Amino acid sequence: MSKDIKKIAQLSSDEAVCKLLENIEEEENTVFTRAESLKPCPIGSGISGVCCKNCGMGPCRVMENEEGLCGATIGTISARNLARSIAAGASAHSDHGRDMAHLLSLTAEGKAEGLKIKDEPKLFKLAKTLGISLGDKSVNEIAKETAEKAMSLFGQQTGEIDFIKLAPKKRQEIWRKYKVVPRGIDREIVEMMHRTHIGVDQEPENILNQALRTALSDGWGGSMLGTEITDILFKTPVPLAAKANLGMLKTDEVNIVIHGHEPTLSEVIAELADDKVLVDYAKEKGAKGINVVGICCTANEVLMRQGIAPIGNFLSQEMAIMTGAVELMVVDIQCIMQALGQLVKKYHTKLVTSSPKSKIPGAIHMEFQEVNAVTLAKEIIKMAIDNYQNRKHTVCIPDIRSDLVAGFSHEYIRYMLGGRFRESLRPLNDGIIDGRIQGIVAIVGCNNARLPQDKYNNFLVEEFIKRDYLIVQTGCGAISTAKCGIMTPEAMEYAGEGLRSICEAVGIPPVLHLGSCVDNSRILSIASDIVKEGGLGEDLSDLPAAGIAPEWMSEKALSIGTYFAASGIYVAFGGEPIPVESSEEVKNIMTSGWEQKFGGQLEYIPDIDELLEKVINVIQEKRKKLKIDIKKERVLMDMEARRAL
Ligand code: SF4
Ligand code: MSK
Repeated sequence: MSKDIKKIAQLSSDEAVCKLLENIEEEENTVFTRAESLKPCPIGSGISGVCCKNCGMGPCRVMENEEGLCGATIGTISARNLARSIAAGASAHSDHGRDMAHLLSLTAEGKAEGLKIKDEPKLFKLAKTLGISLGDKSVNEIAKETAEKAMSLFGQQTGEIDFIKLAPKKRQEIWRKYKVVPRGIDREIVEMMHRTHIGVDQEPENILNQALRTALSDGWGGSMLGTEITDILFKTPVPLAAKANLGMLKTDEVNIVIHGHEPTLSEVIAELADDKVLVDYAKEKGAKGINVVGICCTANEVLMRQGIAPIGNFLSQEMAIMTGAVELMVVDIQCIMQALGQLVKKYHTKLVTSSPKSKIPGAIHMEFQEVNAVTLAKEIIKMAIDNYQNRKHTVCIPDIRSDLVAGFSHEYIRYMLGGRFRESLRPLNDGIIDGRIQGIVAIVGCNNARLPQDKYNNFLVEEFIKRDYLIVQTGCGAISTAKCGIMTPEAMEYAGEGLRSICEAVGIPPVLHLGSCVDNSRILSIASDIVKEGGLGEDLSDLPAAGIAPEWMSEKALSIGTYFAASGIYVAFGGEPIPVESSEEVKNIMTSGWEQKFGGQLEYIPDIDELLEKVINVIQEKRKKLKIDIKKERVLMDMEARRAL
């Protein structure tokens, strides 16, 4: 069958995905073909008018100067639609954080099979942040108390969630002044849903204030807890080398793909891949070994700690199965396409759902409970091994893979810059002040089937590093950069002279992989520490930094973008519009309105060149305000000068 190679090349910038689509025998029904036949609704997406279905008198399709049956305006409906998406995104991250707290509690009681606390210093630090005294308590007692306090933050009704106090003082005051400090994590999400019910909050600015508070309860609440506790249980990441892309599947081994967002079961599966009994069993069945690889953020979690290969991001999940080489894909929560359930019917791949929260028609459900991680992981691996001999398609693994370095936790960045005994961010701040680093740009978020996979992400990464901007990444954006080979120290050759000099001195890539979607909270921690280090203003809004979600698609991305904006950071969304495009009123609130109150904003810029230029301008404006816009000559100090300093 002859394939339209040019058309395939427009679907993805990932060479492996294109190769696979060119080479597979049968044309499959994939997200790419569905994107061609099913176009987005311009009203539902908020480009030309808005759609409200918040009550049984609707859905109301409301265009400019029109109103819904209840009188709701285009501004109110836009704000409500965005706010509900933010609540959904925040709930996803936070529910993940809650599960991690529950797991910590069971681990402390010795009830979580195969798990123990791996990072005690981080546990002690979190305990102190949450106001727990260490005294002469045992590690498990501290862990139990910490877990209980963490879980109580979800149901807390009044006061302030503890992590707020990790932000610079000035930022905390701004949040208090505008009454957006989260009282409790669940509380803000529930109130957001209540306020967007018919006949409650109808003033766009007021609705969006609660949206900010809800998003903050994610970034400085649920997500931060998720990251901290995952580090405590599975260790805080340190840099490690790995490889990315579909070429990491193996023709002659049992391939198991982990996919979704939760780390627990996947960490255990990855650890057991070397288990002698299981490897011998795989050999008995004719395979040379067991190969565990990942997709989306479960991959990022296990990459950060065990160096597992991320073989793809969101749009690659069907591709993995279409290689014909995947014996089993185990999925947990979030970003898992329902289409996988149909696709596996044509292949030998077994699709396993492991979370009680997520079942998929066509999948085998093998439920993970904290008490059965090792037993279940062994069962799943055995099922994959037994399936090795059932391969029925010609295996088609694109021979494409690239090197990467990941594992940049907030703690490691401090250590790598300052050394073991005086860890500090000073060299980073100095690099920004003297202009070798022009600013820090977080490029995060998803793939979106309406855009060529990875294209905007990779374009921005390349453009920013050559202009001396340090890039930090999480989620599918990070996997995208890893796949295109720019996540290695050698990639400093693509960086500008200033950034290159820092990368050379410290031995880091110009793009730092910080982890999964919940790990965007690491960016908040680093940014707060940069402010505390001194020389770059008093607040997060003073920093020459910005956030971009160039290929966003999930509601979690909207929550992330909003908590960055509420934290004082300029945020640009690219690709597909955010659901407020037809309301000038709402767009103004989210740009000039939020800028005035919070020093940050969130806007959608469809043109990628314009987006690049805007972000550069915003960062350069910040440099001007800090009076560091004029490049200073580097002064090499002798010993005497250093002593004086
Ligand atoms: Fe229509 Fe108002 Fe009901 Fe929305 S809440 S569906 S605008 S009547
Ligand atoms: S997985 S939320 S597609 S980044 Fe975290 Fe990727 Fe976006 Fe899901």
